[in-house]
Amino acid sequence: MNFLKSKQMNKLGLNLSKTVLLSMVFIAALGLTSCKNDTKKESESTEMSSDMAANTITFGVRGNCNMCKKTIEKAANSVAGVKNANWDVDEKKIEVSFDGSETDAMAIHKAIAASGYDTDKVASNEAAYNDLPGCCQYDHAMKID
Ligand SMILES: [Cu+2]
Repeated sequence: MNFLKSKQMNKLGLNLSKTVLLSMVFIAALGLTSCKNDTKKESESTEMSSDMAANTITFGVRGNCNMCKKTIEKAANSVAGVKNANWDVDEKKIEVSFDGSETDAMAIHKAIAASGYDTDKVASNEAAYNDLPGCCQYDHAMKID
């Protein structure tokens, strides 16, 4: 009885393990595909939401050196809602990211102008310009666009 049963069970077990193996392969393949899709979807939605929250603008700002860079970026960063500011000393351009619900481009132009630097929209405050170190007193005719 034991002998018969075990033979039957072997056959059954073999069929069963084949089925199990097949379904495991199938599930694994399914899992792999769905994981890939999930990861892609997740990163896409993250990128999209950060794009919607932040505005990035680029505009010309006159200046000479790395000391100017510090002053210009400090002025831009002092505006509430500004996340990041980077002025390029060679290009004379600043890239500013900010939260559009907290501030706007004009407020950033004005803050930079108040610190003594011309932007392509707002002329600098004269007193602030005169207070700049001599090496930073850039040429007002400097081309920035
Ligand atoms: Cu300077």
